[in-house]
Amino acid sequence: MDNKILNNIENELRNSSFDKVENKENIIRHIEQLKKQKLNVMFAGATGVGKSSTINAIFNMEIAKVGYHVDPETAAIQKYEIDNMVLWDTPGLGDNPEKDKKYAIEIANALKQKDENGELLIDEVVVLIDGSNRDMKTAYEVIENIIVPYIGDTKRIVIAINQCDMALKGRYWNYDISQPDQQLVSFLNEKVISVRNRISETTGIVTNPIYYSALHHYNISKLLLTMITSMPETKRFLFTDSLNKNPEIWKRNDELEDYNNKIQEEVKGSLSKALDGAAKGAAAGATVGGLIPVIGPTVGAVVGAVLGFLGGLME
Ligand SMILES: Nc1nc2c(ncn2[C@@H]2O[C@H](COP(=O)(O)OP(=O)(O)OP(=O)(O)O)[C@@H](O)[C@H]2O)c(=O)[nH]1
Ligand SMILES: [Mg+2]
Repeated sequence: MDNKILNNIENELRNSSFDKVENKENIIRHIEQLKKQKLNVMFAGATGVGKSSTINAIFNMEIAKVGYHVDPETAAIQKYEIDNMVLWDTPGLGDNPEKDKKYAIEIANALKQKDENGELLIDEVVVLIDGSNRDMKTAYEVIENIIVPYIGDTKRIVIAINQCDMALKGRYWNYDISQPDQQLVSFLNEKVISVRNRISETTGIVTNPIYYSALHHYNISKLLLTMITSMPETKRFLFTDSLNKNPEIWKRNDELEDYNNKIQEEVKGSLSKALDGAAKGAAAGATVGGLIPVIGPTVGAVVGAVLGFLGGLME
């Protein structure tokens, strides 16, 4: 199997007994269009909160380095392109008021950019908050003064509390198994509530903050699921090809939900919706309904195969 999700779907369609459907080639042409779509995600927060570490944990950065062309002298925001993903790694704020002003303008300008269809370019902003409490003020300033005023749709803000291992200065973090003890879990749950309350008091926006550790690879699947479900539905599957394929990253999460399984379900749902759009585009009046005998099992098999590294997914 090819490792790219849409190539897989295309191959399956080509090889299937799907010929009786006259629109096969036409649908495949529409899939080619889906391949060109981009998902733009920005990471913002205070200096040293872990933006770069988080990007490194979630995504396949070996590929990102290759296509990296931004001159750090002229642009403070670094952009990485990995398959369908465009990652915007913004400089940390809170170090120097002069630089903060310059960076804030750059971030605001990025948030105002439109794509060729006149839609806002940035699909999602992940705002990182320092779980070790060092600089909450900067994080709130970033949210209140830069992100909320300029982001088109506030549903696309993800609040991510990093360095959860350091929330109590390293106490109650179990270094042997890289997970928090119950005392730390209770503390972090209260922190989630206080962060949510603060943001809703000052901006009126209801968020659903989560905590994780980019360094110890804890709750990375939970973070990814939160990011995916804050994206437009038909674009959610576009994450798939760019993910870090090291199973170690995705192993340790709290057990409130089966995040890895839910990621797989989200990708299936999103891909089915996108293919439904492709079928409609291919033939007036056609829907994926007519294709379900072929597409349904194909989507399931392909998603299971390309996301196998998440572990424990295959039924
Ligand atoms: N203990 C702990 N340290 C972390 C975690 N995430 C990142 N760090 C450390 O924090 C430091 C800063 O991390 P970066 O990823 O460079 O942070 P950044 O937000 O990109 O920093 P700037 O780009 O300088 O604003 C590094 O030493 C990381 O190893 C975490 O979850 N736990
Ligand atoms: Mg950085």
